[in-house]
Amino acid sequence: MSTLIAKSSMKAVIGMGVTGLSVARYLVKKSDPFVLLDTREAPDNLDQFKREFPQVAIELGPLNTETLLLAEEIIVSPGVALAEPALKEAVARGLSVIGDVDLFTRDASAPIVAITGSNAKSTVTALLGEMASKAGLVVSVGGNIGRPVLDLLDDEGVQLYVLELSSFQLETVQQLNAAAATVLNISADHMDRYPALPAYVMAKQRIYFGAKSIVVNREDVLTQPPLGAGIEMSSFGLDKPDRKGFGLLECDGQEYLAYEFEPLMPVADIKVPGRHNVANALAAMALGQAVDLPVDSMLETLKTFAGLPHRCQWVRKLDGVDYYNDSKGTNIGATQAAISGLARKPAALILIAGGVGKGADFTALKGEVEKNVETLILIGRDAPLIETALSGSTNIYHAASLNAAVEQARGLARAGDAVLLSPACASFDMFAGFESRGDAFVEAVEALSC
Ligand code: UMA
Ligand code: ADP
Repeated sequence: MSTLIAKSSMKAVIGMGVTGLSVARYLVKKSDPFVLLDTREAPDNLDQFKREFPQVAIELGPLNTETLLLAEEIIVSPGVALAEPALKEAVARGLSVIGDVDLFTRDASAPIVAITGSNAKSTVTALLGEMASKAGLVVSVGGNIGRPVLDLLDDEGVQLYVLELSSFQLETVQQLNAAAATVLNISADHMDRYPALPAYVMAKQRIYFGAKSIVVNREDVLTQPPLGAGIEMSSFGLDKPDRKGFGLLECDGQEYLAYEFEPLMPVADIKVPGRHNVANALAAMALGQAVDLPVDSMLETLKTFAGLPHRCQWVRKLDGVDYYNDSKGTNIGATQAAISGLARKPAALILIAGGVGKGADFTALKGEVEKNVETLILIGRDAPLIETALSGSTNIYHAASLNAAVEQARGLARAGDAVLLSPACASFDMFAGFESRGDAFVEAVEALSC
């Protein structure tokens, strides 16, 4: 058991969520003394931490600069912004402020594939994990997708780590040294944490630091490093592939996934639906190629991978109307992709959106809504903000709850239409997270009587 003994070797762990827990367990294994801090007075997991680390000091409430300045190293959870004044001061005084990913890279002994982007991270991470498994590798998948990276170090015989990393996790990263790394796409997200888009892009691009091979999106210049010379690089995109590129080719009247000039598999054989998932399949193939996965097992995986729940997940057909749960559509870029992927003119698309807008400028959604959404039903805290931004682009209604929105959508939909929950917002005003929001939607849809 670790105790707070020697000031000079003490570490400060900030954030008592799943990351803080994994860091604390890691430090206990290393016999490193530490103190736990959380800026909230009553973090949810407080009792668990007290039980598991009874001799470790816990400080709650506003960060205490004095405690931080005594620490040898400060380990912050991703949800804690480096802009916290006490952290800024610690950095200014030369203290090392790192995250769980930095600790992980010190100990990881298998190659790492690192995946970030504004959208599609979890899908590509899970897909690549399955591709590696199918190829017979012992693969460990984690990071922002849910399992903290330090927990992966407990897995035995790992031959490949596949990590989903958020911009929050990447902010502290100095040298990830990934075998392959990608920024899948960039659209504005978390604008309540960053002063402007460039700061968010710079955080994302830290994923390339020390990478052996990088994969960029040909159609999104913000995924490409400003100084790429000398780095082994491949690309993906929904256009014709170029050198070292994965893309699409027409062949015998059919569209094929292709590498350079070589057609690999008809697009129609990909199981997971939606145009955006074709891009995701190509990205996963490029990453897999960078770590030498056999092409055949990657293609076989694409034929069986059904996608993850809450991502354009088909729920039910009722009275000829399809209901889709895209609760993971938590920013404008994701919702744009879901709308254009599911639009079915001349039938109508009824969109349920709203929640916590994270400082986004919702006028960016106007074009897509005008083009493809016949009715928009708004829920949640930032509904008035979204209504102002989208006014005039479609028919807008309000609902007091997700259940009420589903009822309203049912009343408006005709056979052939689709009802899509893709909120373009975080869920914390009404739900514990995107999963519970999606589960509530599925429940409400399943409860609709025939
Ligand atoms: N806390 C503070 N001060 C703050 C913010 C948080 O003290 O200003 C404390 C909270 O009181 C709580 C703890 O920190 O006790 C929570 O830490 P955290 O917010 O870093 O969350 P974790 O539970 O450690 O989960 C994190 C990721 N959460 C965030 O980045 C917000 C999880 O991603 C990730 O799955 C997990 O680590 C494992 O790596 C979630 C997420 O929402 C799914 N990510 C964002 C996204 O996908 O858009 C980036
Ligand atoms: P992330 O982990 O980055 O949030 P997910 O794989 O969980 O990504 O997908 C989140 C949402 O992003 C999906 O519900 C879908 O609406 C959207 N999405 C999926 N793939 C793409 C893509 N290639 N481009 C844009 N949006 C996408």
